[in-house]
Amino acid sequence: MKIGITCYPTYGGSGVIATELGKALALKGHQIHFISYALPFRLASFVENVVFHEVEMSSYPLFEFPLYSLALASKMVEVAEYEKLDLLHVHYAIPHAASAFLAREMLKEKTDIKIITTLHGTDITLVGLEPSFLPLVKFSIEKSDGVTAVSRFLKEKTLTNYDIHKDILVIPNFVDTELFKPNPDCSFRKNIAPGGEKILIHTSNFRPVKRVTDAIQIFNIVQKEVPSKLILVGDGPDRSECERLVRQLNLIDKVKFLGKQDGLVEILTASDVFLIPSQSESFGLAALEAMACGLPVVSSSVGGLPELVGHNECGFIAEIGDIDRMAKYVIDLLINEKKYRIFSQNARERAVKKFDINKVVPHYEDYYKKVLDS
Ligand code: GMT
Repeated sequence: MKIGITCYPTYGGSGVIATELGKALALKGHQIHFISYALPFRLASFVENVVFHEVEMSSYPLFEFPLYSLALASKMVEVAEYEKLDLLHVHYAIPHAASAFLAREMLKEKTDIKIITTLHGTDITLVGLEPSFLPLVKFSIEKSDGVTAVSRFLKEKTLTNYDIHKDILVIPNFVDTELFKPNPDCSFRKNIAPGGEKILIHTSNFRPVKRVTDAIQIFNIVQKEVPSKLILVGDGPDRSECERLVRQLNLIDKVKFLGKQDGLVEILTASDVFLIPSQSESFGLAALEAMACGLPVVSSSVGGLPELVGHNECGFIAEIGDIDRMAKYVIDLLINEKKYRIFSQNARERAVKKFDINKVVPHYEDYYKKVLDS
């Protein structure tokens, strides 16, 4: 198949899933065309059957706001015509699904291109609900030829919040479990915890929805009971507040901010427990990557996290903001070696059995075929 993929190219789960999906499909012989304003960050090296098309933006004094959605639609038309695309698969509804709709309308006389929209999270649960976007999100979902959501939670939210009467297929996030796998000899561990301390880890884009300060508060309780360190990976608007909290709690020597990092596998495999206390999380790709590396997860009980984590099996879930309970769960795991080992194995097994890239990508392929045949 010849597939156009549009996503946000910067750091973020939807961009990771879109790019890894494109690469996996290209490996299977499909022709993949990424259409976006920048090269997706996971596409740094050459991949056979993958082409990148940059959406160029021109500025003009009359345009006070950049007209990206329109430039994207024009680029989609150009690529679809020139490369004879079968379908456009857009990730994150705003504005990609609307641009794809426009492109399909423009191409109507010439070709019957199909649109598949994958809903990822805040496009539905947060931004999409704003009055300035809601009608457009509803419209572009209804007009897509196929819609997928990354969890049952997100599917239900979409159907009820937007009053949509359309079939939405749930295809979960996935991970390459050959890449994300435990490594007991990881040298980075000694660097972070030279005294043999346990290591807690959180990775995110440091937006309010991630409640990174909760991760720090949880750690503050844990480190009083178990010698431990906290690694924070990522960057974003809440980072300064987090650094302030760490100073205020006198934890500077025990909390390490690593900023944005590419070598996530090495950092994860050096760690013991993954924290994800989010306010909202439609799936939780970061937690899945940690599970694949054998890390039990302690999370809030929101969104798609209960579908992923498996309470009391691969980790624990607690109410949003229940820092004490989450800390208790972490301590329980860290002081019970046998329990920890079982949870760690369960986490890895669940990632391999249910969310491995080779198991999930065929669901997208089958769905493409179904939509193209309809
Ligand atoms: O919705 C967002 O906040 C952005 C999006 C992204 O681009 O990172 O994240 C969402 O998509 C991921 C991939 O499907 C999911 O694993 C994340 O749970 C989801 N984030 C939220 O729901 C907050």
